[in-house]
Amino acid sequence: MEKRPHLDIVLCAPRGFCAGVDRAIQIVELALEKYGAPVYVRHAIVHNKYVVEGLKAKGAVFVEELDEIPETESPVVFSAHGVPKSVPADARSRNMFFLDATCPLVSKVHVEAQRHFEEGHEIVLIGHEGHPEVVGTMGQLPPGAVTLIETVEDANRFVPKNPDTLAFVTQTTLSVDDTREIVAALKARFPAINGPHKEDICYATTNRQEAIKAVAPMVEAMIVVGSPNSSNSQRLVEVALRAGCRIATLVDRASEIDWSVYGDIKSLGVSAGASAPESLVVEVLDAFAARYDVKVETKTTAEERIAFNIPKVLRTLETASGR
Ligand code: 0CM
Ligand code: SF4
Repeated sequence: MEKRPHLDIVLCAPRGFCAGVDRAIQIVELALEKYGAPVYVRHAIVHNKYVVEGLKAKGAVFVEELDEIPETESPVVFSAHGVPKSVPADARSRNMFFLDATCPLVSKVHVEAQRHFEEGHEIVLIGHEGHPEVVGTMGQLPPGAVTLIETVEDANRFVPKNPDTLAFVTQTTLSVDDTREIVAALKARFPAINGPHKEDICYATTNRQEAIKAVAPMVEAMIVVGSPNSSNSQRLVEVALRAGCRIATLVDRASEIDWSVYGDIKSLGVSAGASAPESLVVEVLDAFAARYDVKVETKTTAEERIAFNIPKVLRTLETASGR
């Protein structure tokens, strides 16, 4: 048998599931257990194809908007990314039984935006247009109350109604480095701007970017496990490239790996976005182990011990109260 080439694999830690994703998936799974199929889910519960397919197989039905759901007693779950205020309002008016899987760290940003608004601030949201979290955060306030800024150029062009009453909030899954620059541009122009200490990027996004930064300069290529619609996973690929790694690719799972890219590399870094299950990381490691003589070590840059409570109604399997 031909001798397999040696490959040093460095696994980034932390990687993969965060507390908000874990909670959101549990909400759908527990709702299926407690109430039976179907459980409707508004938007991909988290941005991972494999997770969505797995839940579909168990009886979850995914929709983009509530009006796609027939009149039903079945639960309706809102995705981890959060929803505009109009969504729970609409669900209530249609007498739907809904469970909100919005990550508590996204809800925190909603509360911040609301507070700024009540204090009379004009609000800037740093984020990516069209992303469901951005749609949800903007939708906490009346139309026109929040201006979206995506880049330093946007920050430099922005004309506020009153520069003295500004405040900013951010999407939770942005690039830490890009966001720092955008915040700096805003602060340079509007020194009185209100906002969080740094930004609203969550611990999971920050830690996964830090881990990639530590590993990317040590390896010839990086693989990030995650789906293309996952903002935080896409950011990990960018961070790897910027940290000096020549090859960095996002793959949903092992079957997507383009082997022609790796050839005779001697070292590889592996990470996973916050919505990517560890089983898919293992699948990728196994695929490399089938082609290379691999040695795997883990580079740990932070410990994570955060867990979020699931809604009370799902903590018991009793349905005595009807729901
Ligand atoms: O926001 P993003 O596109 O990264 O979502 P995701 O489902 O991949 O990751 C978890 C979250 C949130 C909010
Ligand atoms: Fe919450 Fe951050 Fe995970 Fe998004 S990536 S679900 S904000 S912990």
